[in-house]
Amino acid sequence: MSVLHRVYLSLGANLGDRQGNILQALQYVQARTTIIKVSSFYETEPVGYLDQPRFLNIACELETELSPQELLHLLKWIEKRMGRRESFRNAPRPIDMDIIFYDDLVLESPELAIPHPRMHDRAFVLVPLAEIAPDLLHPVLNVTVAELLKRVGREGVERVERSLKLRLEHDVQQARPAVSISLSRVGVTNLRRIIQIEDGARGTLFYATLDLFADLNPAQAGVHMSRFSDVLETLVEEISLEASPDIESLAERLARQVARSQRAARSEVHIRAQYPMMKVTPVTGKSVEELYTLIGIAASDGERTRRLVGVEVDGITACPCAQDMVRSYSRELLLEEGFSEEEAGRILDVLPIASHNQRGRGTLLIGSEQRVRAENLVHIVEASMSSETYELLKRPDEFFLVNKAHRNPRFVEDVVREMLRNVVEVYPDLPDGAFVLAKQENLESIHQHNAFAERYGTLGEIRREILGGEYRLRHTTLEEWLEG
Ligand code: PH2
Ligand code: MG
Ligand code: MG
Repeated sequence: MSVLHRVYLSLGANLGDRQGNILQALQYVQARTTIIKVSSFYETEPVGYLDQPRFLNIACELETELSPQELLHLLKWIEKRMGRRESFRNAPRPIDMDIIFYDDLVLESPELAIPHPRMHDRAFVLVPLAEIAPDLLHPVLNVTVAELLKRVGREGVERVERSLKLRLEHDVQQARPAVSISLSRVGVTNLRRIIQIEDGARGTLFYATLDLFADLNPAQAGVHMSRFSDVLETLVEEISLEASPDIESLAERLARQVARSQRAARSEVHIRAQYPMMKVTPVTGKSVEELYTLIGIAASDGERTRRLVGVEVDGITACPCAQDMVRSYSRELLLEEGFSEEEAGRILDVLPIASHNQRGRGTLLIGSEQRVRAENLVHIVEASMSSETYELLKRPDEFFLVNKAHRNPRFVEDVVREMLRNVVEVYPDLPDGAFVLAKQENLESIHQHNAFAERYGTLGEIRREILGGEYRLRHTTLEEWLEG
């Protein structure tokens, strides 16, 4: 491990695109150092040789493994790379980069002096430096940067906003669109971020993708796209201090802020995160980590919000139809072998019967004010397929899984119905107004296409069918439920 040195630089430019040059120099300097802090930009009166354009000056703090000589060579290389020519002392230049402090080092050599020998009487160095490191001690003069600045004063140094010569004349987003019609959802999709969610007592980081939407009124040309990422950035900062209790609360906070920042009548946020859970293999009892997809969805009208939690889980399904054909065929073979009808029936009841099977993907979403834990939903989905899967299977585990799957042959329709029944029976305490969506997609092993089934609706609608034997044609959709 090499030692990291803390260095303060002063940068100045008074030729060409001064702001662009300073930013370019900072980009180059990061090829070998880590920038910790950068001051504001200051416009300054030329000092020394006065008949030249005003300067733009900044200070920055960085960490580097480079020695003072190596750093000096890097800075000289950058100055040259950016078009600086050898000239007289204090001549105008596209960029000048000086080492002010290097740790507590005091050095005087023909090519380099540290601390910079004129820094203590230059306001254009001290003002930016005092902004980022007021309490830093000058190792020779033994006073702070703030104190040095007080002695010198701020004259000739004026803080300026970073900007391009660009006047924002009109707000294109606020203009009227050519076609006057409102839009249901406008926003950004597939935004990728690391989010933090409480996992037991601690916060865990998850890789997540997010979709953020707002509705748009007919009189406004566009949403403010950058505000979506802005909202997320602000929240991600908050989240890094304090984890969200669950993915749906995070979606809810985001939905609220999107509605507010876009002044939208309605906002919607979808989050998908990769969620690891420990499982134990069925026979050999080994611990394995499985990855599930955690889903959080929320909508907000600025006041009221609605939120859902869900999971997407892979498992396997054995085909009941193929199994039935294998059973009939086996019965024929047994009868041909001279077994009686009764004997053939008994044999077929005891022996496992072949079928084709495939990987299936189940999705279960529940929307409710009451807390539903995503971890629990994972088990409901797994229990609804022919068998769950494991990342690690010793041979006895593999046999368990194959056997279990063939004892529970299921179509996509069966899986969805099992999920719904499980939800109804496991959550008698959820209100009728809660929302449920169950979906299964099988990656068929005997086709190139997938098989699909889905049911959604309020828990009340679903209960009335499963428990009350009603048949309801109208199913409340996710969109309708989110509208409230
Ligand atoms: N640099 C100099 C000489 N004079 N004056 C201002 N305002 N800013 C500078 O960066 C500067 C200067 C020599 O490097
Ligand atoms: Mg200089
Ligand atoms: Mg210099």
